[in-house]
Amino acid sequence: MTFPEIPWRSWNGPLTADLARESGGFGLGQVPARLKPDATTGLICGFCATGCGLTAHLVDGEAVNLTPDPAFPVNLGMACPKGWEALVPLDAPDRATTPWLRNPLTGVMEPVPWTRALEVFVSRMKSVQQKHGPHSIAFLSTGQICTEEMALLGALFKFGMGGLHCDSNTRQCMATAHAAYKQSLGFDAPPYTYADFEESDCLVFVGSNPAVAHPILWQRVLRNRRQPEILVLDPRRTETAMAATLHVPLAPKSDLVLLYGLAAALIHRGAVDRAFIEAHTRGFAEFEVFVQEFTPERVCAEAKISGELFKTLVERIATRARVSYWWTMGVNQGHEATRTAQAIINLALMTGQIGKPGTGANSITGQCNAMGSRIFSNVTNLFGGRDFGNPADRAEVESLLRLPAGIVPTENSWAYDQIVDGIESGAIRGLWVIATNSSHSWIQQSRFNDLLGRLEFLVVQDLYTTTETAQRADLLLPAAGWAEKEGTFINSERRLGLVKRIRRAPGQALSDFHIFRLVAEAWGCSDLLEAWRTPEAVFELLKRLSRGRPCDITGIDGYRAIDALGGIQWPFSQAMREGVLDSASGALLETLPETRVAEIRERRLFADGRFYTADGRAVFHCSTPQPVPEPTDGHYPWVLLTGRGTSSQWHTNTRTSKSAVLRPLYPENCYVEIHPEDAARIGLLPGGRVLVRSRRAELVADACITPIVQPGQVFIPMHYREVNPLIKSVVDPLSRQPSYKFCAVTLEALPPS
Ligand SMILES: Nc1nc2c(c(=O)[nH]1)N[C@H]1C(S)=C(S)[C@@H](COP(=O)(O)OP(=O)(O)OC[C@H]3O[C@@H](n4cnc5c(=O)[nH]c(N)nc54)[C@H](O)[C@@H]3O)O[C@H]1N2
Ligand SMILES: Nc1nc2c(c(=O)[nH]1)N[C@H]1C(S)=C(S)[C@@H](COP(=O)(O)OP(=O)(O)OC[C@H]3O[C@@H](n4cnc5c(=O)[nH]c(N)nc54)[C@H](O)[C@@H]3O)O[C@H]1N2
Ligand code: SF4
Ligand SMILES: [Mo]
Repeated sequence: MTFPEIPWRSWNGPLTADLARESGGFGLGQVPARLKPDATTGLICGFCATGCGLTAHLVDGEAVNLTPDPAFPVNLGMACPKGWEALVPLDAPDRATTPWLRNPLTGVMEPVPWTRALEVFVSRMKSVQQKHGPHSIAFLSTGQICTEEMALLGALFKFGMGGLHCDSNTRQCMATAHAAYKQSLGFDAPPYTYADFEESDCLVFVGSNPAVAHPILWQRVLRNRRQPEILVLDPRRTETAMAATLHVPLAPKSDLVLLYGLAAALIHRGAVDRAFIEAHTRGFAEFEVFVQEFTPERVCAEAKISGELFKTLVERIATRARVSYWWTMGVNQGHEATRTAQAIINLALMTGQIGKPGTGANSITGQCNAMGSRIFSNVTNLFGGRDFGNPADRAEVESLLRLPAGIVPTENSWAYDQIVDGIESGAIRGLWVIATNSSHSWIQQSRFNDLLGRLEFLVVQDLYTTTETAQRADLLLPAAGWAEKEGTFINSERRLGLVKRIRRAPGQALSDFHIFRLVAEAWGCSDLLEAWRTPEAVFELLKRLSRGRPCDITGIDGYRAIDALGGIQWPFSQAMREGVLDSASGALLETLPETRVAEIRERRLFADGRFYTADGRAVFHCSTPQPVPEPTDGHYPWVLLTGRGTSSQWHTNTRTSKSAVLRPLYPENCYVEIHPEDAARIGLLPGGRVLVRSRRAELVADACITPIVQPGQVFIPMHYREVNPLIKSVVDPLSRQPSYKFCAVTLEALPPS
């Protein structure tokens, strides 16, 4: 720990952490009378992309507690433990309350005023650029700050600071869905609305564990009154799989073969919608020929499932009227992830299961604002889902933002893994990490952390001084968190929701937006960003950038309309707004019939069968499945899977570990799920520990002996920092998303500690 202890002064004393404890964290009913709230206001939860609406209870304008909003169309009055506890991490004693600068002589972090921090930021970043060229600085950002903040950062870096290489942690999470949708449907456009969970006859979850990772969406599934089939394709028998009507425990990374086999079997049965294919798609004839080699025999051999199980799977999908496909990280994180996601999209297209209630090829998003980052961060896509490589797109953005001609970079940025390689090659010498904890979450962690040591300047912008990445920083900029600032998030079903400032940030912590503005001024490029003064002003710019695009939001009358409507899904164009919204309040007109209100509040895409490609047709994409880059062998005979452990842990646990309510809901120590047969094979006793070793690193974990995992496989949650050093650096070539869910390991039993 290189930060000296400084006493942390809580700005509002007993109203915060103490209150959460007094009230048991759950439920406003127990708030002591002296603290009875005097007002409420609604805002969106800042953890996952479900985007639940929460009601903040305020005393003198400051939030003292949260409850789920019963009127919000997403969560209908429900919230998971993280949402209930979302205020607590804001009061943690390790909040960064001042900028910190590393003393080069002693190596110790020292508090400095903002003026000094900005001076150092600018002089050192510029000196790196002078020595090594303008593109020798990079940033890694996030899907967890407001869209307006991401947009300002993307504009500041690429138009103001002369930078090029930047990416966000959505690369770890949603890059595959993005790449797959863009190629197949013409735009990164998850087509569904959450009502589809309730309106489907058959929900197929591929590599997705919503019971743990998206608990409120899982509640929406449980509200389905159509006696749905719930089919779960996951190597593990997860909570979701246990509740399913059919669990297909396919071999890890055999998805592509299985999904192609499924397509072949449906074609064989005649369970395809030829009229839809003919009218709305391209490339089916080639696809139909391509999948013929994926016979049931081959599928069952490679996926290691029985012929009977495969037959049942095909039968259920073929016979139910409304079929919806849902996928998450079991698909997105793999060595051939984009093609796997597209194999799911292909199934929906060939059966005409898209654009209608209860259907769709639906990627569930991870972080609260990954969707905002995908469309508006200006990182690897130009604003509004445009392309840096396209001269017309660049000219359009320059004109819409009134920027000097030629200022938009003509090249694409490197992806996250390429930036990391750039640090290794010496091409990248200065790095700014914003709202992501790369020193825990990135793949092949030891290499990554070694490489950070080669940087001339590492800036970290975070809530806390204690994160693994902050500990390595040369300069730490203290950020205000969710609920200490305002802006918008876009959730999984494309719904824009509002984040409000209902807490004062501690000490000198500033919103990311404010920090970017200060950097722009200190850098000397604030003139260029004159129009980007406030989050709501930036929102107006984003509207302008969205005009005529699939994500058109020109009909949204600012933040008040988002607030009044319980969030608004894109698209919501000016034309859609006419005759629907009250111009004074932004609320829906009272004269609208119920059905019209429902249509506006819950919308899915592609009802007309027109996709976002140039000819309006969706495209079938496929390619030959490839072997996993690191298969198991005699030395490393087990497959290591990773993912979410519990509903109470969020990623690298910088926030969720701060709650006394959440902590008892998950194991403190790193644990490994291991099948009873394997436990016996290595002589593991209950209560024992396991040494897990890969070719890159090893860890010791508490043993959790359970048939949730199959023999030959083990699972370790990503929330424990020990796990990522083990994982091999492999990315999908199309999306460059890391393959976190497959590496070969060996196990050794250790006695209880
Ligand atoms: N509590 C909590 N909720 C979260 C998060 C969190 O950290 N904590 N994070 C959020 C974020 S950012 C994300 S991206 C989502 C992730 O949400 P999910 O993707 O649902 O969660 P994971 O556990 O990462 O992975 C899902 C499943 O993929 C399976 N899997 C592994 N390999 C394969 C394979 O080869 N094929 C198939 N079919 N399945 C496989 C795993 O066994 C696992 O059960 O969760 C979000 N919600
Ligand atoms: N082995 C394995 N590794 C994985 C995964 C896996 O399944 N397996 N999943 C991957 C996925 S899907 C994801 S999304 C990533 C997540 O990986 P990360 O994004 O690195 O994880 P977080 O813990 O969410 O880190 C967010 C950081 O931002 C800080 N922060 C929070 N709010 C704010 C804010 O408003 N402003 C600023 N400046 N800082 C803020 C938090 O304190 C925290 O340090 O992990 C990936 N890593
Ligand atoms: S499900 Fe996601 S959005 Fe809803 S309360 Fe939980 S963490 Fe927040
Ligand atoms: Mo994620």
